[in-house]
Amino acid sequence: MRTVVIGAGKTGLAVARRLLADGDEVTLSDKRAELERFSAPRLTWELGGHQVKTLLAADRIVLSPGVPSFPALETARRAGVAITGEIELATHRISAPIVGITGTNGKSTVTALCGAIAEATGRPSFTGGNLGTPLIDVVGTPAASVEGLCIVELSSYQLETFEHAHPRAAALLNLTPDHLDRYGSMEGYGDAKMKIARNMSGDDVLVISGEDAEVARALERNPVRCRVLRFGLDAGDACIEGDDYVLRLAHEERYPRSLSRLAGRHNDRNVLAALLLLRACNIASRDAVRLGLAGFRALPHRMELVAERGGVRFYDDSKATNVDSVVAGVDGFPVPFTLIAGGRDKGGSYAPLVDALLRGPCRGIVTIGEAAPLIEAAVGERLQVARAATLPDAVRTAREWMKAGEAVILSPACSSFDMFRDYAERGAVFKQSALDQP
Ligand code: UMA
Ligand code: ADP
Repeated sequence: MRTVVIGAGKTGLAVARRLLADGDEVTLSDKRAELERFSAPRLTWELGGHQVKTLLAADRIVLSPGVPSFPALETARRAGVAITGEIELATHRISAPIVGITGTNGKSTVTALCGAIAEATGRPSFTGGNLGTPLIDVVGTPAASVEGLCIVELSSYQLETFEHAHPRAAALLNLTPDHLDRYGSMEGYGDAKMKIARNMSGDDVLVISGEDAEVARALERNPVRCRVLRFGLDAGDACIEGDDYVLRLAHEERYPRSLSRLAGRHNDRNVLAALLLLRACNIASRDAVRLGLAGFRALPHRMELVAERGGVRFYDDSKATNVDSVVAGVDGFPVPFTLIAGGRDKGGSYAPLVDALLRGPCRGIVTIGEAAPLIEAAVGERLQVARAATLPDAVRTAREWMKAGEAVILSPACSSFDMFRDYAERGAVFKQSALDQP
């Protein structure tokens, strides 16, 4: 079999290694002219672009998720060359049940939490996908065997090439505008996400938000043949009652909310989704759920508690790079807080952010970066506002405003590229500045 792998990033390299081990002839094709190469029998490199004649000579093309369509690819498609993706290839080689997680926000958190619970089951397990490790790397390991368990974060890009892949349980957490440059519309984006359930049937479980109108519309356009279970803070097959997470399955199950160390109501939703995913098909026992949940800590830069100084808690939510993710994090925040926001503007409206702050116990906002004037204009006179020249200055000001029992949250609603290399560096600077406070 002659396979052309497009894109020699994490995915392409992992796919090439797997297919070479299987005895395929592989061409690794990348638009970059320069990159680190390895050599192997039956491996050819094509750098500096993807040639139409290379694609037409292939039996199969494996597309990396970050590669949007291009004319030569469409020519090959029309000529009948099969086009597939890494997840599709991987799932044909995996016997373990696969739990797939998609949505606009919260994917990594739910995936990592399910991964922690999977570990607590004692079964060999794999946790990865869009989260970082390509799924195909699990092939040949115990986690891919019938005794194993694979927990996979799936981006809409990865779902585009789903054909026969068949998760046992899957979640569509939410749908808000993102990646519209690739899809052109919310319909196109939602339909790509719904591919997660295209082969699920019978007893398989699709977990969706019962609170998200866009998810409901996507499901209406793409009817499914499996069970659909809904989570929501107040109602659904998984919801919150008093101090418990409650699952309404064949028998009602309760898990104390105090088991979770995750802050923010959005994380309550993430926990509910994870519990439904793993309990509805009995993939994890109740004990494993309790153990995994209790041991799980927020992923770095997702509402992560990074410091406590003089009774003031500092939360790093640097990964919240759009308005929706900030709103989800601060809505219903349990104690008074100061928000630090700003960075490189993404062109949306800050009005929903200000509305969320006014609904809750927000004491003020410290702005940073290029978007500072835009955020200040949206806030007007309705909240205490200060502008800071640097993130450490912002932390100092926010600390001065807050007293013991209260919080400072970095949740920028913007990308970091005006002041930092990436969101991780921004989060690291925040953490250090918090630790430097008296
Ligand atoms: N390339 C081409 N031709 C093109 C475009 C790109 O050859 O037309 C090449 C680039 O030069 C580069 C390679 O393709 O060498 C990159 O491939 P890729 O963008 O598919 O990235 P990978 O390194 O394979 O990483 C991918 C995911 N990246 C994207 O989807 C953009 C990673 O998710 C994922 O962790 C990894 O596979 C393993 O599954 C990252 C991501 O940003 C975290 N995901 C998006 C998100 O979360 O919003 C979807
Ligand atoms: P993803 O992998 O989908 O980007 P993450 O778990 O990395 O999601 O979280 C990214 C950001 O999205 C977090 O910093 C948080 O602000 C926000 N977020 C997390 N979970 C949710 C949710 N269920 N709904 C809305 N926003 C969320």
